[in-house]
Amino acid sequence: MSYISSLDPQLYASMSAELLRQRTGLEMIPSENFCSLAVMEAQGSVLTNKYSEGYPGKRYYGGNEFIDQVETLAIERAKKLFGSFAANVQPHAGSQANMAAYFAALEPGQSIMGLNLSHGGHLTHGSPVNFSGKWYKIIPYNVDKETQLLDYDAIKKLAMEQKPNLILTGYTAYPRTINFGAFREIADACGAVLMTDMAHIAGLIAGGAHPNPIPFSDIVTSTTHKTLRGPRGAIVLSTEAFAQKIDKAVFPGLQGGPFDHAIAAKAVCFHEAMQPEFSTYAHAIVENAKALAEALLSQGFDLVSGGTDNHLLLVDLTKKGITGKEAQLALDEAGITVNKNTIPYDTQSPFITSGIRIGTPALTTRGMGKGEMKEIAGFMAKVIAGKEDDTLKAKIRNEVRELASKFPLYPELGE
Ligand code: DSN
Repeated sequence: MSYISSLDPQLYASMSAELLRQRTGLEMIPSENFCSLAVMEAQGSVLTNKYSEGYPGKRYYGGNEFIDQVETLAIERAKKLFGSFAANVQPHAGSQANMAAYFAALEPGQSIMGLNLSHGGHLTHGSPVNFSGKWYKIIPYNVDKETQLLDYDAIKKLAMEQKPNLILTGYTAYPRTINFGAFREIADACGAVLMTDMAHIAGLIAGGAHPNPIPFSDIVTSTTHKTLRGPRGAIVLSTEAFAQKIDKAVFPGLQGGPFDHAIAAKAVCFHEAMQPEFSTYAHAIVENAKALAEALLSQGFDLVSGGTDNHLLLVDLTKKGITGKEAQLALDEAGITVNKNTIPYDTQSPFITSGIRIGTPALTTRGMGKGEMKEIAGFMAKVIAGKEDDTLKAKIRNEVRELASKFPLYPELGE
């Protein structure tokens, strides 16, 4: 950042402070990660200067011979990584990817059956305040009240009654393995398109630590910056039947010029995710999440569904007498970053919540393992029990700093 430091010291100060925050704290928001320097190099490259509306070989501007190479590489790698027939690598973010999927599969006013946001869905899966809930008829499904798991029989019953045009699986706060085969069966039985939003688990899928939705789904969307550890951005994967419709939905349907620098960074990310080390990483994320779950349970915490099979845990704080909002704040003061999150059938508002959502992708990237997860669960238990004790939080902050310093983050970037 040497150019920014001399040109714009005010901005540089904030950017340096953020680097220090990332280095000295424990990043436990399950949708966040630390991408490689190679991914950052692509994002900060001259590719940001080019306009390239259209697709490789069919552009509206001249001078795209090298951009075509970059985008083709990204497409081919995405297809190979996940085993998909087609890939569109242009969506700027997950919301646009999901919008493109709906544009390709539905007419406005048709119906989407997606998991309730407060049960682990996503804003773009049909929230009334989002375009998805405004433009489409939403049929929400829930997790089971007792087990807090997906109940495939109940989902099938609802689907057969309601006959949705599209069924959506893939979540933002569901800690368990998804049975994509069961969803395919339900979609076939009621004549719906099956869409999977694998944003949260894409890295686990790429690394073989979660089943792959591609063989079962018509359309699969994903962001590239979560467990997949690439740049901010998204992709849409699809069958032959949807490939052209998806391309038309992304451009000219929704977006103008693609972010060629981000597409190059996606190509880097897919290359990284094809390496054997990435599979080791993906499995380590899950092992760490399981170790964290075990340690939190032994500290007396309740976990939604009793544990985890993937990269995230949803902690139900009801018994601890603290809201998600209070817990997030107290943990933040101790250098532990999590996010407040509703739990299924929550009685608190989404702004307060009864839970926190925590994950292991970023800590695993730093090289932390099961021993550190146990230590971190201990920090969390102390902070939550002593949420108003500033001396305690300052002491844990120092211990967090010390732990983080043993796993240096971006040492190549210097001070
Ligand atoms: N904001 C993402 C998450 O944290 O899960 C979803 O878009």
